[in-house]
Amino acid sequence: MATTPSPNTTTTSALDAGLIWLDGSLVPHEQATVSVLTHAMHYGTSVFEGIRAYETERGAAVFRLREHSQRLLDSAKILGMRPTIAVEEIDAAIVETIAANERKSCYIRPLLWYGPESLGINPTKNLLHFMVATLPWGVYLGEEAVRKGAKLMTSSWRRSSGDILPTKAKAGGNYVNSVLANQEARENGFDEALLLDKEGFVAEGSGENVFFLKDGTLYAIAHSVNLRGITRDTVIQLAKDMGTRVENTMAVRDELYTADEVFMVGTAAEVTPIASIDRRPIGAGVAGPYSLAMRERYLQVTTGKLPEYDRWLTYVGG
Ligand code: PPE
Repeated sequence: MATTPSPNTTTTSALDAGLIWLDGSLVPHEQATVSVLTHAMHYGTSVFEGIRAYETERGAAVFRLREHSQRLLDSAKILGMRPTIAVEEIDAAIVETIAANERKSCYIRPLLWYGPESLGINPTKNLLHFMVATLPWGVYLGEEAVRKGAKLMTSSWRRSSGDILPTKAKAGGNYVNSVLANQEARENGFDEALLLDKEGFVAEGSGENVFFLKDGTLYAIAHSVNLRGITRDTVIQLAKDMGTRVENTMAVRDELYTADEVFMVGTAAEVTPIASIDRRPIGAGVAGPYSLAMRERYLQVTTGKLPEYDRWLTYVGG
């Protein structure tokens, strides 16, 4: 059942999913199926997480597992779901699924969703299900985007405001916004989309938080509509520990155009340098040195090479 993840996979294949945790047991992915009347499929009523496990000297280790499991439950609460699963049980299911698939490293996708018991918007009769999949997933925007810096496009799709969709929840339905923005960027020859809010303030990428560096200060884009990124939090702590001055800020897009460096962060994207936005070069128009150094540092932390950050790792083998 074990598959060896290729470090170059920019896309995933369900065929690599192996054993999936489904409502309390591990089943082969072909058998982990749901009804076409699944409420979540019709209305986007699911909440999910994206987590990574990295190969370390002590075997696979999950990065900031508890924070992700807790955010999954927070997302469920925002949607008014009533999961009976405890945060410790989510942690345990994730660790067990990684171990069963003998993953050295992987991307982890837990999902809570409403089942097929009743059609119609009101989900009160629908049962809540829980699954965990583990997949090989390499560099999110591709090796080249990391080496040369990714090309960003300001999306014509705006980030939903918090009174339209609950943007702090990683809810399935919210991600139609991200899919549209990412699709538009890719179809126009860019690597990723940058989403603004209705007023033109920078929000985030389709699946990443944004940072920029100007005159030696690192600015972390802060916007109430953004997901409270766990990678963002990690990078802020790493930057401070590296002696960088860090400020949370709102910004308009021209502040990014004129930054010395821009990079995006997320569990899947890790730390991805940005070379250009709307065809305007950022700094020298290449992956910037600070961004690359931060990427390197992040990967050292996640792969257990820096003992002072060991508290963020959950070793699958105990
Ligand atoms: N904003 C959005 C909208 C988002 O989806 C993510 C994660 C982040 C910020 C960064 O959050 P964090 O992972 O906690 O640092 N996006 C996930 C989904 C990517 C996908 O293609 O699916 C992820 O990175 O796992």
